[in-house]
Amino acid sequence: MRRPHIRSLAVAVAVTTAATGLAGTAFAGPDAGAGQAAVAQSSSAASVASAARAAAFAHAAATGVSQGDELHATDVMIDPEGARHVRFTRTHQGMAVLGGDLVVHLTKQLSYAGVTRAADHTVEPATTDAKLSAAQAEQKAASVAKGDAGTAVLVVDARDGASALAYQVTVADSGTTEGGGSRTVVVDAVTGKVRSNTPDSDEFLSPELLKTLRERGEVADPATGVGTLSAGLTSASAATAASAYPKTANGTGKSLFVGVVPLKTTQTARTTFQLKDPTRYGTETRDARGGYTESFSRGVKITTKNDVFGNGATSSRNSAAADAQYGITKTLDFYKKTFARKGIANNSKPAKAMVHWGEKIANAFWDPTCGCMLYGDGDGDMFKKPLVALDVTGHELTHGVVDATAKLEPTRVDADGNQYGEPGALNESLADIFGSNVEFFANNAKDKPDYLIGEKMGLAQKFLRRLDHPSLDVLEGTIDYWAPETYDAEVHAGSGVSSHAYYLLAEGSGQKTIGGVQYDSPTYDGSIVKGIGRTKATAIFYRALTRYMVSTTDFHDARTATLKAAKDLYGLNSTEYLTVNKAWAAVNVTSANTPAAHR
Ligand SMILES: [Ca+2]
Ligand SMILES: [Ca+2]
Ligand SMILES: [Zn+2]
Repeated sequence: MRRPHIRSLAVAVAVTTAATGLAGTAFAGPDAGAGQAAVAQSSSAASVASAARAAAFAHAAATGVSQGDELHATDVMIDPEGARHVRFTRTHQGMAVLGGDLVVHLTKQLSYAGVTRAADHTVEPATTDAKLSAAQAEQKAASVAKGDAGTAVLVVDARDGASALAYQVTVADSGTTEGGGSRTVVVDAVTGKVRSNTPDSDEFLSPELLKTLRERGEVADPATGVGTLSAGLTSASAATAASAYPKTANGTGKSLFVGVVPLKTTQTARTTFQLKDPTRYGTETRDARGGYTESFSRGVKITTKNDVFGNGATSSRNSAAADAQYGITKTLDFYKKTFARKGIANNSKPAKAMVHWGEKIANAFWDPTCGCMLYGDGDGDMFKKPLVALDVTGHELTHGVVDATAKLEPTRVDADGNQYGEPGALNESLADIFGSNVEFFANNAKDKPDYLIGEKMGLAQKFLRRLDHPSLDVLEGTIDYWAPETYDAEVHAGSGVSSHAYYLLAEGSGQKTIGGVQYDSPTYDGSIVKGIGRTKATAIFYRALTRYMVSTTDFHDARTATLKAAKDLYGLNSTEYLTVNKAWAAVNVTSANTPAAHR
C-alpha cells in the first residue's frame, strides 16, 4: 500500500477544475466546445504549474526547496473561487526524494499564497556517495522482504526529519506479505540499515486484527462456499467479429450483498456479454480463479450469454464479481458526481478488480501497482464469504484516491506488516469516511447507508469500525480521542481520532438514529457539537485531502487542513469553520496541544 514509490519524472499534469467539492456547486466546464475548453485548461494548468514552481524557489525559506531540487507537478487544482494549488513531487540532484512532496498555494493572480510541505527540513543528504553497491542493497532488500528484488534505485529519504542517501528496491513475491504481494524496501546507502519495508498493497484487515479474530475464534457469516467454475466463464474464442460490437449493454448483477443491481456491460457478440463498463472508462472485474497474480491481464474475463452475472449466492462465481463491479462503479460515481473526480487517479482511467483472488484469503486489497482491487474469498473458516461488501470497496478505492493525492504514509511498519503512525491512521480514517459516503451515495436497500464499516462481515460486534464512537470496537481497539502516544498508534486503531471528528462535524454529538441505526457520539471535553451535515463535512474533508494534506500530515495538521478547507468553502468564522474547530477539540486535537515538533 501507499508505498513511497518513485513517480515517473515525466508526470502528466492532471487538471482539477471542479473544486468546491460541493454537490451541485462543482465548477463544471461548458458542455459545448469541451475539446477547446480542455486545451485552454491544460495550457493554463501548465502556466499555473510553472508559476507555482517559480514561487516555490522564490520563497525557499518557507517552502524548503533548495539548490539541486527539481519540482514535478502531479496535480494542478484551480478553484472556482480563485485559488490555485499545485502538488509537486521532488527530485534532488536527479534522485527522487521520499517525503519531499509539497503543495504550493497561489492566488488567482498566481502570486504565492503559502505552502503545505511534507518535510520540515531542507533536503540535503550529507553525502551523495553510496557506500553500498546497488547489488548489496538488492540482496539486503531480498533477504528482509523474502522475495525477488528488482533494481535498486538511489533516492533521498527525507522522511523522519533527516535526509539520507538510500536505495529503493521493489521486492516481488514477498514471503512476508499475505498472498505474496510486493514490498518496497528502502535501504540506507551509507549504513546498510533498512529504513523502511512497506507492503505495496493495502490490506483491508491488518495482520494483527486477523490474529485477534482467530484467537477469539470469531466465525463470521454462515458457510456458503466459493462456487464452482461455471459455464459463465467462457473463452474469448466464442466471440465473432462483427462491426456492431463491442457495444454498451444493460446487464444485471445478482450479488451477494446488494441484491439484484443494474450493471452497464460490454456486448462483444450477439450472445456474449462481458463484465466491463464502457460508460465508466472500461472499468472491469475479472476472475483470478484462485491465482495470486497482480497482473490484471492474467485475470480471466467474465462473460455470460444472457448479460446476467451471478445468482445471489456463492454457488455462482459471478455473484461476488457482481458485488465488486457494483461497488467499484458506485465508488467512481460518488467521486465523479460529488467532486467531479474522473476515476480514482482523476485521469479517466478504469478501476479494475479481480475476485476469487488467491486461495482462502480472508482479505481484500488495493494494489496500486496493478491499479486493481483484489478480493479474497474468505478463509472458509472465519470469513465464509468473499470480502466484496460495498464499504470495503469504498474504503479500499479511497486508498487509491489518497495514493493519487496526499499519499499519506505510515511512519513505520513492523515485521508482520502492521503499520503505525498518524499519517497512516489518517489514511485509514479517510478510507472509512469516504467508504461510508459511498454507501450513502449508493443508497442500496440491501446495504443501507451507515457510519459503520464492515457491518456486512458478520462479526460478533456487528461492525468492524464505526465513526460515531470508535472505541466501541474491541477488535482493533480503535480510539475515540487523540493523546500524545497516538503518534505511534496502529493505523486502524488510530483512525478513530479523525473519523470521530468527521462524524461530529457531520452529525454532531449525542444520540441520534439515522437510517435505522442508533448512534451516540461522545466528546472529550463534554461539549455539545451540532453537526453541519454530511454533504458539507465531506466537502471539507475532500478539499483538505486534495489541497492541504501531504504524505506526512498528522492529526494536528489535518485539523489545520480542514480549517483551511472550511475557510475556502464557507468563510473564516462561518458556522462551518467554527464547527470544524469544535469537532477537533471534541476529539482532543487543539491548537494548544499541538506537539512541539509539529508547531
Ligand atoms: Ca450499510
Ligand atoms: Ca457501512
Ligand atoms: Zn485501509
